[in-house]
Amino acid sequence: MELKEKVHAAFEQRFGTDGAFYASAGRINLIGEHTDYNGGFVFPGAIDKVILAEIKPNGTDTVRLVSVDFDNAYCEFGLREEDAPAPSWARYVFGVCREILKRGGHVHGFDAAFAGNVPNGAGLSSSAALESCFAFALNDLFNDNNIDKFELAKIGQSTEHNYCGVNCGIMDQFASVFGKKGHLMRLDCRSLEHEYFPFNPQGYSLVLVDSRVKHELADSPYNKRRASCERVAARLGLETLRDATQEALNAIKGEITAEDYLRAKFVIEEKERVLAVCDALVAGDYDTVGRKMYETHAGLSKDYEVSCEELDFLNDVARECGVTGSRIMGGGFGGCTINLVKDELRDQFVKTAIARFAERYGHEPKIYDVVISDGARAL
Ligand code: GAF
Repeated sequence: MELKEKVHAAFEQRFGTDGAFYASAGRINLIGEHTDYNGGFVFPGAIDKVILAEIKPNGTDTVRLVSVDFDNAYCEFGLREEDAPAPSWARYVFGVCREILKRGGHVHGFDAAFAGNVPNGAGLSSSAALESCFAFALNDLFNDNNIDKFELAKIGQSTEHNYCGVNCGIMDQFASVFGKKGHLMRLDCRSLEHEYFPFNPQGYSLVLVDSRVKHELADSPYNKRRASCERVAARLGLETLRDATQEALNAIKGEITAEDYLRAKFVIEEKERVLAVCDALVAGDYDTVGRKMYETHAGLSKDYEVSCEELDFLNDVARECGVTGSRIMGGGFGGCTINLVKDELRDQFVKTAIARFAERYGHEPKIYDVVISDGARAL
């Protein structure tokens, strides 16, 4: 069944009526990882995998929610801070409601069912898709679309910070809200200035190889990476690492931990790589784009330490297959590699990656071809 029909069947069964449909997208990021919360640049695009919701105001102050993908799990909650629901999937929606209210916007009770085809834990940001879908919908249903798109993205980001325990940057929610078919976006995460770049690499494809592993570490490694960067920025007298240089970092090397030094070194290098990749893309220089992707992988693996054995293995296989560029994508600790592959090598690469990974780890990775698509929208 199509996603929309599936959602509607659940909505009708639970609420016996029809609502309005909204969707928002997962994202890829060509380059610029862990730079967003450092005020740096990122280069994402929305993809053709979405979270889709059917929603209808219900005239009360209670939200009634069905998660179709969780066996039609049901949850209801009020809209006050103390009404936070227990299931984590419902907290994303609760957080979006609360963040709109905190900003002086309007939210009243509504009924909703939602489902998605953004793979969970693959680093494609299904959570940002969920937040953006509801932020966009509640703006339309209760706020006459008066909340601008920047604020919609920030509402999703604040939801992660305040209701989900992840101190993320703005990249995922921005890409999910602002995504445009056929275009990547170079986003300056400090000013939120952004530029759309047509993305249609002649003779190349983007292929995601999903390791289907997720190494959830108990002590919140993502937040720890961010804390390292903030410590170094503070030590340099800067608000973020955006303006840090390798020289300035070297000058304080003896005063910070070896670990913090490596984290900051990666961020300083990655900032420059994003700009270099944008220029290379405009010039049609895919070899440079690819080389930078490999450099990012090495930095994420050795200096930022957010890779894992399985992703390093996939990166090695890509290199052996002659793939132009390959790297871990997203926050890390599992999920996907993103690969820039010459069209004539694509099938052989996919076949080899599946076979070699399965032989080594006992399960096949999943392959997704990337289609750059629109972000949040009413259907
Ligand atoms: C996750 C976060 F949500 C983003 O903000 C970003 O930091 C990314 O990891 C790493 O680039 O997706």
